[in-house]
Amino acid sequence: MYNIKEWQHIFKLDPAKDISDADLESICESNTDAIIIGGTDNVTEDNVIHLMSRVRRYPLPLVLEISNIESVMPGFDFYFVPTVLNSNDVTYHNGILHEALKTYGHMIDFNEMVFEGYVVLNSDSKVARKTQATTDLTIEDVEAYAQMINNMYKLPIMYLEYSGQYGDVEIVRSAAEMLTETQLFYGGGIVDLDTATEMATYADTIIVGDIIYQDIKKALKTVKIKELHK
Ligand code: 1GP
Repeated sequence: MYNIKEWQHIFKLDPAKDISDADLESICESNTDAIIIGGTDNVTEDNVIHLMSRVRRYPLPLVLEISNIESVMPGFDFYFVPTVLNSNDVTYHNGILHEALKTYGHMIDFNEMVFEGYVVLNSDSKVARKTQATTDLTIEDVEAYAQMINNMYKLPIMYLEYSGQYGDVEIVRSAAEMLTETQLFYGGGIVDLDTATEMATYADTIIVGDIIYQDIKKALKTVKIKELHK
């Protein structure tokens, strides 16, 4: 079976955005470690199933990052469940999860479920607005979240989410230094090999999203970090 701990690079595809067959093929054959399907707005059962069936033609791990209950379906290798620790709305801590378990708890294979401790840091992102996250965080704040995730909640993943913005390297480094067990995911504003390389120095796994839709060639170059960080 797949070992998430070994993943260094992930492409995140937004089911609400269009991607050509040629671009999808180059993403899936790029030597990335996995594909996540996930987004914030307009994630529906229809667009998730459509994208899932297109990606499934390729032999690489496929993850659904759950954003709402309506678009959850069988057929993925893993289900990543975000809990947004700096959200001011309990819905995004465990409210959606609680609802989901009430309805589907009896049929879930918990070996496929992976809990992600999210810290959302770009105030100008959709995810920050939707989750009403307090994004104005100091290094000490982020270190405390890292400790909470690693030592107290003992979550497998901490996700520093700068979605749409390149993050603060010092914040990423500080979080990385606190983590002894938890795997550090970094996502946001990775647009080329340089930005990918810098964040991959500290994060265990980098997530590349938007540039896929802006400049596919640049997106594909980010996978080269795997050659640098063997
Ligand atoms: C979004 O962290 C990912 O959830 C990737 O961010 O779209 O800015 O690459 P970008």
